[in-house]
Amino acid sequence: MRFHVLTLFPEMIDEAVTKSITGRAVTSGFIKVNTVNIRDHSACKHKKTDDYPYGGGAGMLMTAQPIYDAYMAIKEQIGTKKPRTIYLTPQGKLFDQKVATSLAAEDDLILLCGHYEGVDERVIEEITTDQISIGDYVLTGGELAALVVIDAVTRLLPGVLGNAESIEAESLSGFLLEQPQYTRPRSWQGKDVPEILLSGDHAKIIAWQKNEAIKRTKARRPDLYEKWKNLQ
Ligand code: 6GU
Repeated sequence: MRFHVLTLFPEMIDEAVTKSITGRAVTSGFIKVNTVNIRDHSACKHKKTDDYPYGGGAGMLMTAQPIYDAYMAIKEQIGTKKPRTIYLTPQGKLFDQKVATSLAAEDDLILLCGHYEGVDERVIEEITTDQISIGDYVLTGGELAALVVIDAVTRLLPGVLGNAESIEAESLSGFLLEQPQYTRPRSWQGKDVPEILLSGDHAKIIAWQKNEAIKRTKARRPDLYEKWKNLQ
């Protein structure tokens, strides 16, 4: 899968994706992250990418021209008529595991990161197919949100996670949070690992873990607990 990221801060993306599991996914060829500096597509001699908003108001807006030209260059390169193009914005649809799964089915994803006070509405209308928010808080730019999307989508791609890191065993697809987990030492700061986990009784351990996951979900995320209960 190829991610094409339109941004004014390409280093933010390039640096982050070389780490951890996304880094491994890049080097093993499961994903390619193509960052495109919007500024490189500015037609003006000062390479300006922003301007004052019509109607007044605080701050600057990103202008349509450099974004559109950067988008057209990518579109030409990938040869897709209407590539899935996502604008990262707090006004978008809330990103969740279901949205991640739907994005993981694409061959190419274009991610547009806004900055300043926003982006000229006309270019958003012209090029984007989706608008995504990663939560109800305001970031200074879309780059961290784009990285969240890249991370969540990459780990869903076949082959990216090893067996040990398997997606299946994981909670959020089934709406349950994960149970508490423990590793050595057996006793730390006077706290012991729950006896059952040392029992060797696999069936009992699985039942305990499931019950802990249910208890934790009910206490911390009653909204997810209700969804889970309705599926039982
Ligand atoms: Cl996608 N972008 C920005 N700038 N802020 C956000 C966001 C996105 N999601 C939540 N806050």
